[in-house]
Amino acid sequence: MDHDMTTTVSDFRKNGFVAGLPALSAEQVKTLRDFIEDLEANHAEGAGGHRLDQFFRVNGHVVIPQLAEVARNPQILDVIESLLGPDLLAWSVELFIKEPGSTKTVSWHQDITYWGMGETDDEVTAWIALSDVSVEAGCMRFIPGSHKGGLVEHNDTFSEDNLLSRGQEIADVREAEAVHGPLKPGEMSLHHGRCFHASGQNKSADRRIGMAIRYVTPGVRDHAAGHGTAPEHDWAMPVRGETPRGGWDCIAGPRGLFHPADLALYDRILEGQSKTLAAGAENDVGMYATNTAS
Ligand SMILES: O=C(O)CCC(=O)C(=O)O
Repeated sequence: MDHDMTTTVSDFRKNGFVAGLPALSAEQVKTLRDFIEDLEANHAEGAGGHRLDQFFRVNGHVVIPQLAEVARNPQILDVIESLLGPDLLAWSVELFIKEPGSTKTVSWHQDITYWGMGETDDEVTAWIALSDVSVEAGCMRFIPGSHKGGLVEHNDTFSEDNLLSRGQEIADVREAEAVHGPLKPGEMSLHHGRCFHASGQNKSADRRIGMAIRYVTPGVRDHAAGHGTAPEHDWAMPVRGETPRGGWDCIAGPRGLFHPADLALYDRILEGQSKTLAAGAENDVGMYATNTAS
């Protein structure tokens, strides 16, 4: 492991997050952003009965080849491998978009609270900036070391302005300890599934666009089964190392943009994962609420 990678790993283990790592070139960012904005301009109605927002909000890698391709990017995978080991799966790919002047925020939360993965250490998010994600633009904030405890209680707010599915929020956060993770276009941050994180409004002049890729190891389901939280079925796309032998329904990747067979698979996954996400909620949990706002 080279020096930089060693520092990344030790910072991540200590704090539960790292920001400012290189992920995509300027050209890759431009191609991806242009592609996303072209979809928004020409395919907002989506496909298979879902609006485009839905695919941006969760599991975009199932039906949009360009999103699956980013999840397989070797530079990103090298860093994830140094944290999670050689066998890696992409569990979800999502876009978090805040328009300039939008009132959308993300409340303090721990990602894996409702994902049926127990309290695992084997889930890490790579969050890649496709615009200048400055403090002004509403970058993420993290509480260093918060991943070292277990999962804490979250209250569902179902707030309209919250990009999270249940508007879930942790009541007791020591905000004064929060650290901003601003990112230049093409940089990424990594955060642990139990790290407390949140983000504010986009007060910049540009859109704030981020792509979150949720990586797990094949063993995530086994740990969760031990805690009684693993759902009956779960789906993921193997991206490096050995294909898992049991417990997972493996996704090969999209056959083309909005291919009918992939749209049918998308619906099966949505139905299965919605049950896990909604467990214990008092309101309906849309899988998921829309993630864009003007
Ligand atoms: O984009 C944001 O501000 C929040 C993203 C987030 O909560 C996540 O990727 O887990």
